Amino acid sequence: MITRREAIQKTALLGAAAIAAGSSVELASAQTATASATAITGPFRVPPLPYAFDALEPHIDARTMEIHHDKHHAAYVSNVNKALADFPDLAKKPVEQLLQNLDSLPEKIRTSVRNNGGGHLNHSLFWQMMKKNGGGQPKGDLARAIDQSFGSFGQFKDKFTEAATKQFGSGWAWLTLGRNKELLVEGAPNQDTPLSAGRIPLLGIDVWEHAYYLKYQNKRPDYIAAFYNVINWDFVSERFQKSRG
Ligand code: MN3
Repeated sequence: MITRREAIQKTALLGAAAIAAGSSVELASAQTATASATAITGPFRVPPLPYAFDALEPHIDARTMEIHHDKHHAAYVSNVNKALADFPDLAKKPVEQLLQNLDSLPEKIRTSVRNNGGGHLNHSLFWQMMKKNGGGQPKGDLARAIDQSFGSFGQFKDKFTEAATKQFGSGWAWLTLGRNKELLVEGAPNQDTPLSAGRIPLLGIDVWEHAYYLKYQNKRPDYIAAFYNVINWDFVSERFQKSRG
């Protein structure tokens, strides 16, 4: 289990790495993200973005990334920390563990952990699932598993696009690893994570309007099409390898 101090050190390290790797523009963005992240009290922290706000332009605009990370993600973290304030033993657990055992949580905080803890986990993954100059197709074992499960990368893409497009209202579409190590595409409402149903999220797209409205307005399909240009398949592949065991 990661202690609070280790988590802070890890966050600091990630921030330092992002700053070391970045230009002066990226440096300013990374510092802003870090400053925002450190303003929150409680067990959880907003991890710094692993790239500058404008790194995903023109596919996802800088202003959306800034508000999404610094305001929306920060709010989920602040709210889950508030919910856990009276439950110090639960506050020590990783958010994944809380979300995998929602039924065992006190009823008083169950919904808040589901929504806000879920929001924290989903967004922490989402930032890493994208990168500058991302896109293309997965390689190696994940590519083969996608072919086996869906027929081809194109057929996977159609299925994932459909799940993201048809998710009614706010939610996510996910590529997950099921209990029998099978690949699945699924939609999920709100901030529900597949982890709560025993499946491991490998790739996700946030289809809440806050993820795309500034640039794409009501054109969710255009945002979904653009998302394929920023996917960090190396990160997704690594999760697949680790999760498959
Ligand atoms: Mn979001």
